[in-house]
Amino acid sequence: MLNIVIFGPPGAGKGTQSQLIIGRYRLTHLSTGDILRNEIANETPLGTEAKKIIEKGELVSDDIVIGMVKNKIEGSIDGNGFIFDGFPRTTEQAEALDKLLEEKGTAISAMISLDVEETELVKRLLKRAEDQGRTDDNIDVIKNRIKVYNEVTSHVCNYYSKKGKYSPVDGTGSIEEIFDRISAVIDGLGKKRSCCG
Ligand code: B4P
Repeated sequence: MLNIVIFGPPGAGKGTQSQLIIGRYRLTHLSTGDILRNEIANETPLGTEAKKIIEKGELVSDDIVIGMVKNKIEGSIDGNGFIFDGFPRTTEQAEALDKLLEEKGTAISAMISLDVEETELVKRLLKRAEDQGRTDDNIDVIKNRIKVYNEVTSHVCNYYSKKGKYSPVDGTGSIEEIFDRISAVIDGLGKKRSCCG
């Protein structure tokens, strides 16, 4: 199985690039942001709880998010693999993901981290606010999301770096240029796998 974590700060393009990765590599898309927004749209108890947290730009609790991911993995374990988009966002989530995959006899192949500067992130998210009207895309909440990323989520890089799975990619330029860089990383994994057996 090919299991990719697509990582980066809010607005780095995780969701955008995930769509292209799924198309080329036929992976199952697992976006915790999408699952949470779906719960909110359906006005479930989990959605009602998550809405308050997301609108402040904070992280939903590890227990809730890990439970959601577990359900999705159980339901889709027969495919080519997964693209984990927006998950893990804490070291605890990263540890839980490794455990869940190990139980299924598989593992993370690579963590691809999109590097984008803060001014560009803010610009992209304010543009998305105009286009899509997401309630967490306003300047105060964006600033807090970036702060939470820097203080908590960015440490997840160290977790994968220690395991030799961290692949930083320049997340600026056109969507196609960035996708070419990501594809080069993923195709490189395939070569490593086939030449090592
Ligand atoms: P997410 O849905 O993961 O949202 P995101 O980080 O804002 O977006 P992403 O990086 O995918 O950006 P996109 O491609 O859309 O999370 C939302 C919230 O849910 C979190 O703040 C948190 O509260 C909660 N949550 C989710 N997962 C969680 C977890 N694991 N634990 C706890 N809480 C969790 O790109 C952004 C914009 O840029 C788009 O409009 C796009 O068109 C544009 N864009 C993309 N690439 C571009 C490029 N190359 N050039 C110019 N614009 C570009």
